[in-house]
Amino acid sequence: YEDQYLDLMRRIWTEGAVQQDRTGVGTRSLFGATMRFSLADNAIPLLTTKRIFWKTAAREMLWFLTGDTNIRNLLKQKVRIWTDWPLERYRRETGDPISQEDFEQRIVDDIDFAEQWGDLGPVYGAQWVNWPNYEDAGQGLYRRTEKGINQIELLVQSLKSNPGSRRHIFEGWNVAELDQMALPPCHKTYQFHVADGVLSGLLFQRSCDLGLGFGFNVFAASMLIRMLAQQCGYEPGELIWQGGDVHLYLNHAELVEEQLSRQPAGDPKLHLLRKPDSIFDYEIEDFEVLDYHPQAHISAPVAV
Ligand code: THF
Repeated sequence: YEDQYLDLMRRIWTEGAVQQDRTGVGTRSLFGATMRFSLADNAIPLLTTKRIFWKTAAREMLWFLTGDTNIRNLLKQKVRIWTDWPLERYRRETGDPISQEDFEQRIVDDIDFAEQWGDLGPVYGAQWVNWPNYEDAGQGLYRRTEKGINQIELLVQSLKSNPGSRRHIFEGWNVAELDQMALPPCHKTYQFHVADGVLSGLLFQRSCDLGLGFGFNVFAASMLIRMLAQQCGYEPGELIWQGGDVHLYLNHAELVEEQLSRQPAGDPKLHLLRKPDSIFDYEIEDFEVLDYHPQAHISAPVAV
């Protein structure tokens, strides 16, 4: 399964168009790509040509499902992959050249500071479980209802009660709120499909950092399919991954050259150790990865 990934990486690195991107780093990119990964028999698309810290990706997915958008609860679990965006805003707006470590420590220690500087705006989780809903307040006015729409809860209900539906979708791209988000969603549309008791999922990602983010994104999406299948009583089928702008950052040359020189090996498995009462009750201890013997981690800078 990993050859699909390495082939795309090679193709982008050799044929991709050079783009000046939003971050100023520059990329090689290609528009439109599909990969398919089987999730049958506990198979999980975890890259073996470099170590992926899958627990970090799992903690991030569980954090999305809580609806939280503040990095504080990630940092409490030592998940640092979202720090750069709030940190950059803090430095820009205050002029304080604080180190990443000190900033993270302050977010954890000082709840008021975290509320002011640690929030990413209405990203992922906020839309997934609390999409804004409005009620008629009379005189042509509308006000937000106390609770928004929980797309994940509705998804579980529709998967159970109407498996043949072609509308098993949840969406992060809330057009009206994009400007309040630290970053508009990359993995933006999830669709699910049930056939013969087998649940598959399709993820559309508008923008994909193939060197860094991809390994996290496909693991997390696969884990979510497994959780949904378990909750709804289906067998897991496939993850179909679709990318819009798929790119390699130009400062990831060492990573790309090194990873393309390696051979994939092994078939990692993801085990769910417990069936929680609902899709919202999973904990990190409920997940176990076996047969994962990756080659060494390759570090690379993240473009902010
Ligand atoms: N922006 C960019 N440029 N790339 C991304 O992958 C990305 N994301 C999220 C939002 N914006 C993005 C953030 N997710 C890492 C992993 C995922 C991220 C951000 C950073 C990262 O640095 N991974 C390292 C270290 C992992 C660790 O410390 O645990 C790695 O080697 O994998 C894509 O969703």
